[in-house]
Amino acid sequence: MKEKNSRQKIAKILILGLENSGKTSILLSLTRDINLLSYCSLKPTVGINRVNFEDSDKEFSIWDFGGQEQFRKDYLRDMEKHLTGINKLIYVIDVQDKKKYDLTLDYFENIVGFLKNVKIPFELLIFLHKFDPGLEKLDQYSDENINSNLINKLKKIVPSNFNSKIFKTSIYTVFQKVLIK
Ligand SMILES: Nc1nc2c(ncn2[C@@H]2O[C@H](COP(=O)(O)OP(=O)(O)O)[C@@H](O)[C@H]2O)c(=O)[nH]1
Ligand SMILES: [Mg+2]
Repeated sequence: MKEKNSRQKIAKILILGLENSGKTSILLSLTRDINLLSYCSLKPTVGINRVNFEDSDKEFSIWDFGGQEQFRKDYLRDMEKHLTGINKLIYVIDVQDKKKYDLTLDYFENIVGFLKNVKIPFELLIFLHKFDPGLEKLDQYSDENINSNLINKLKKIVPSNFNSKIFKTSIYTVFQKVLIK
């Protein structure tokens, strides 16, 4: 199919990560002006939640993958299909859930395995999420500890030719919508 002009191009963005890492909250932050209190009533996402939205001159299609264990296997099986035509993949890690660091790094490594076969240019954004204001003052979340426990391990997994960036994010700071554009 031919595009009439660039205005009509829809950016496809996938949000992946373990359950409870904050994917749906991030999606809401990106797509709506929403009161923080409404995040409290979020229910776990079942399956894939797809949202289309328009912002100034761009249109986005954002796919939020539930993340529960039984679905993660399905996603990986169909990952090639899901990755067709992607522009960005956002991988979300709950920095406050240290017990799940190994599990999330494992899932991430699996996804990167599929990303290696994607032929079109895309951006990989890694969100070290729930990095709430003040967290950096605690020793366990100091730059040094976050580097050795997460960032260095993530960098080992991501091939050097990937266009990737790592961010510390939180819904308790004004979410930088600019990150996804
Ligand atoms: N402290 C903190 N909690 C968050 C943040 N983002 C999301 N949450 C909470 O984490 C829980 C899971 O969020 P949700 O978006 O449903 O995660 P998902 O399962 O990955 O979609 C909810 O109770 C959210 O309110 C954040 O930046 N900081
Ligand atoms: Mg969700």
